[in-house]
Amino acid sequence: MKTVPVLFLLLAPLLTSCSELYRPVDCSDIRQRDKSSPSGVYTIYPLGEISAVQVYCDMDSSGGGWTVFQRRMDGTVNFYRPWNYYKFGFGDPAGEYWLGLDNIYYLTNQRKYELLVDMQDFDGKKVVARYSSFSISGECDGYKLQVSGFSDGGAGDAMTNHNGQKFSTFDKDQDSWPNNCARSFLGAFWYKDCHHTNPNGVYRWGPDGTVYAVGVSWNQWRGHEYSLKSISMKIRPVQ
Ligand SMILES: [Ca+2]
Repeated sequence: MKTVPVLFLLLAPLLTSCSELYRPVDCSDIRQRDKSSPSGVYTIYPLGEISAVQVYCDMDSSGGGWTVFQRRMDGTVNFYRPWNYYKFGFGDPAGEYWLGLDNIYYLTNQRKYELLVDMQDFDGKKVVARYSSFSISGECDGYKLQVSGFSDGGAGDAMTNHNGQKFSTFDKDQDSWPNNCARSFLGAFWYKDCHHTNPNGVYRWGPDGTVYAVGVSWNQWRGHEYSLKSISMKIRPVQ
């Protein structure tokens, strides 16, 4: 009977000092642990050890520590996908991808997050839009969007219009339009009736009015008929 506590004492330091047990919840944790960590792909754990997921961390914009949940940059990934892909995520964290609504829900319901959207046109001009508060609800509530506190970095405000909307894909219409926004605008988003921005729309190369408002657009900046070169949406805990 005496050997049990002895063994426990010997093992205890090993269990508590092992650095491999470190599991960052988001890119902000990674940044805080090592201020010199560069932008790139990292593994985060939004919901503990079984929830490992790869993400792109932006360590450069406005102090770094941003967890990217959406990114378009070259049209290599098809974003016209059904509900389950948007629920669980798809694409390549080193390139174009969607992190998944479940992961965004897990993150934004543990901490208070802000949202940064940065975008670039084909002339090389870059602008941003920032929101001081961002969260979504769970699937049973339609992953409803809560976004507020806009501040302008040249892009204008396209997101506030979508505040309070549920998420819609072509096979799950939760928008507030009689028809199906996702089918009509070939994307997936917190559509209303239908959109001021279509970041998950069809990747096209700049101005293209062939089919109205189906591109990767941000209306308040370049309008519905201009498809952006790049856009990314990223979140960070509010300090
Ligand atoms: Ca509808």
